[in-house]
Amino acid sequence: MQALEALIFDVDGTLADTERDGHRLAFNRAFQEAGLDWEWTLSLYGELLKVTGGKERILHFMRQWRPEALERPGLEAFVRGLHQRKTAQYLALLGTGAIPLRPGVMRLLAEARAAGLRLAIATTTTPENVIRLLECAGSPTLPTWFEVIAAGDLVSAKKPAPDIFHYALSQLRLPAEACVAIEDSANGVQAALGAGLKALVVTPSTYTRGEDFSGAALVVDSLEAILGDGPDGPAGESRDPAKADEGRGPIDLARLRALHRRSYG
Ligand code: XBP
Ligand code: MG
Repeated sequence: MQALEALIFDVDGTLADTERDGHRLAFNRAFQEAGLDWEWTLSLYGELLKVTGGKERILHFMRQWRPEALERPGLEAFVRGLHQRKTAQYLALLGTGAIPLRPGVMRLLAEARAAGLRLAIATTTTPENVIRLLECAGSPTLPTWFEVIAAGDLVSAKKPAPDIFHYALSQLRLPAEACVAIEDSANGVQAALGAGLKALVVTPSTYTRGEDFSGAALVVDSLEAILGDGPDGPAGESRDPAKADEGRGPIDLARLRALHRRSYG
């Protein structure tokens, strides 16, 4: 059997819960700065998140809610410029330290690194957002822990297309069977499975709870997978008896290795 050699992390929702109080605010600040009366409310943003990628999301919003704005000359440059403003706003927001890493993320990264596993990122967000998040929410040297940062427009088809995972695997020069992927959304699950990443852990985030994660090997509240006290046992943990070998409690390397064996064994 192929040994486990690398972990591939999604970013938004997985490393940190960035959407509601990060990206969404940054989009709204950019709209304001550009003199637009657009406002992405909490619920509207939930709808818009079905479309991955900020530029793609802005265009989708315009098609649905502001079709008249599609007529403006230089539409592509307009969207690009608006998205650049949004990225600047998002980077500034990250700089305030407002967005922390999710529970267990730093612990697992440190354990994996100490054990000699390779680390990679596969995300639809803009590369500078990834670096800044790692620096500000983690540590100034955290970006260097990742051998591959596959992000944004490196591929033309974003999640749920598998392209960004294919790209990360090709940069790692590893087959999918050598990796565990960690995601938070149905779009991410589809993308990872599409690239053959069957050893897939899902930690749903604010906007993705309740989505369809069929095909994932394990779904847990967070990487800390704290035991719940409900009658059905651990809150949010998969109850599939076939997965009992995964054990309970924090997702550490031992559990990921067991999950990897079960997925490909
Ligand atoms: C999340 C996304 C991104 C962010 C916004 O992707 O869909 O588009 O919402 O980032 P993932 P940009 O969970 O794969 O990291 O505006 O930089 O696209
Ligand atoms: Mg995500």
